[in-house]
Amino acid sequence: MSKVDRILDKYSARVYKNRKLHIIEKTEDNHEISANTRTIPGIMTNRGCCYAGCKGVVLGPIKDVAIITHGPIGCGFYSWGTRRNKARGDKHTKNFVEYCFSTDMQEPDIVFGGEKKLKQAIKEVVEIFDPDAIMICATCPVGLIGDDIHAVAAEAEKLYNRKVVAFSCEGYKGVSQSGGHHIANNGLMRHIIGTGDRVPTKYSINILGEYNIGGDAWEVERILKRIGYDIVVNIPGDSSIHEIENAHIAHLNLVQCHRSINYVADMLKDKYGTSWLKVNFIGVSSTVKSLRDIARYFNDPELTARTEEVIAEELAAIHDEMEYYKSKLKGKTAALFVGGSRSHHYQKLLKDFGVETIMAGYEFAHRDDYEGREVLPFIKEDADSKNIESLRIEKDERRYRLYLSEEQYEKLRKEIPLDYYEGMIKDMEKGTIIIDDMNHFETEEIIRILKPDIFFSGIKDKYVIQKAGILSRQLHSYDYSGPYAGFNGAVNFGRDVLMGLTTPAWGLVKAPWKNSPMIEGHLQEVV
Ligand code: CFM
Ligand code: HCA
Repeated sequence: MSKVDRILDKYSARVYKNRKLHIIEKTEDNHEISANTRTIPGIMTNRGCCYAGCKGVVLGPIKDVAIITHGPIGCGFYSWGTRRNKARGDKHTKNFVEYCFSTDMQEPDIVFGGEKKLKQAIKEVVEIFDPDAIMICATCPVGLIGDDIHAVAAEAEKLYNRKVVAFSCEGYKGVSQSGGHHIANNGLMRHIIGTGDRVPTKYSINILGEYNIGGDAWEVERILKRIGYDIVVNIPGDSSIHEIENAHIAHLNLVQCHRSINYVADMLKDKYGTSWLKVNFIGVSSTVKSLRDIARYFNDPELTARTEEVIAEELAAIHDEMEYYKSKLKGKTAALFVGGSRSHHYQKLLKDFGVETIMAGYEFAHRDDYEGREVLPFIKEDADSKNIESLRIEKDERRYRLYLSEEQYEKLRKEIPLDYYEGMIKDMEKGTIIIDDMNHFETEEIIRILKPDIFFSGIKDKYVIQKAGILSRQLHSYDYSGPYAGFNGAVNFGRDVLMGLTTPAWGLVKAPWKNSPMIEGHLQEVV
């Protein structure tokens, strides 16, 4: 039986038929996988909701905006401080990242409407915190009872003379948090980006889709600034609303997490002509490649020389530690299951240490994140994806400008991933397993069948994995460690993984196959 059939073996015919489309073994160069579809009811998915993707993920890290969760308190509480997106305020920029603002809807508000309570919450936020901007994020009941949060926002904007933007990101929209990313991207583009008046400098860039979990963005910014780039804004990690207003002026957008921010990247291209480059600052070799790709775009001998100088210095500084961790980790195997981009990025970092990936999957990625953007025209829309608005973007005739000539652009596109993402699968070895929207049952089957040395995942399955005797490191929260990005982050990661593998705690727990035979079957007598 193939590995995939062994994972699917215990399912009923109907569940088997569905899940078989989401689990593949890589055998050829390209593979089709089913993704971004509804989870089978009753199955324990790791996915989150639309509100989590909008408020929790994309908007949450913007530090000087007060984001009011309009809904029952549980939703606000869920998105309060759990995601480890770090931010620093200073005397010019407020920092509300550690706060949780909510209207705390109760039954009477559901029955009689919650707009009054929302208006009161905005008033209190203005009086107590005086933020430069306010965002309102709706949770499920708000959409069900029909509160007009956009009208409330428009009225408050006039009344308090500051930006107030509402997001209809009710949890039930779409099939996962992915719909919430799209709604947040639309709101940023429609109301915020393009309203600033900063002037670009020689090497102005944006980073898109870096969330500063455990301080990742700070490490990426440290390296880029050493080279001499002017970072207009990193959306959204540790960003301020006024930086985001100027995102349209950059000469190039660097896209770290394609899944969550590709909409803004595409819209900036359509409206202002700015190209985006797929980068990956997770892993030493990936970071080096990304830095070289950026330098190729600007094509300036001085910048290229400085890039090489910084790379050489950074590599020399981490060389001994990287070699030490590599000597200890080489030959281990890993399974990765994260949201919509890290399962690809972290395979590169693991490779730097000689760790082989045998299984990787995503909670809510779309087919382009797995197979590459060339499949975009072939993705079929369904009722759930049609539910999320796609903005129609018009060219901004006044501010539209191309940094490269058409000829330069076409030539460079063949060499670096300009406005293109190749997806995860092409980068994986033959014989590896790819799973979309993996559930808890399948997690246990992967442990039983593939026996990875390390299982990188999140809080929902961490302890199931560890109780099975396998190290689990959280690739969402970094288990309260980090940064893991860039050069210094790679060393932190090597240290943490080795620490996890060698902890004496493993003496107290045994993997199931260490207690029972590894081969099951019947002995046949040969006569
Ligand atoms: Fe992008 Fe993210 Fe991810 Fe994501 Fe997330 Fe996250 Fe993630 Mo958790 S934006 S897709 S919705 S890289 S919160 S910072 S770790 S699932 S793989
Ligand atoms: C979310 C946030 C999350 C959850 C992490 C986890 C994060 O999906 O709403 O399941 O461990 O990174 O904090 O992805």
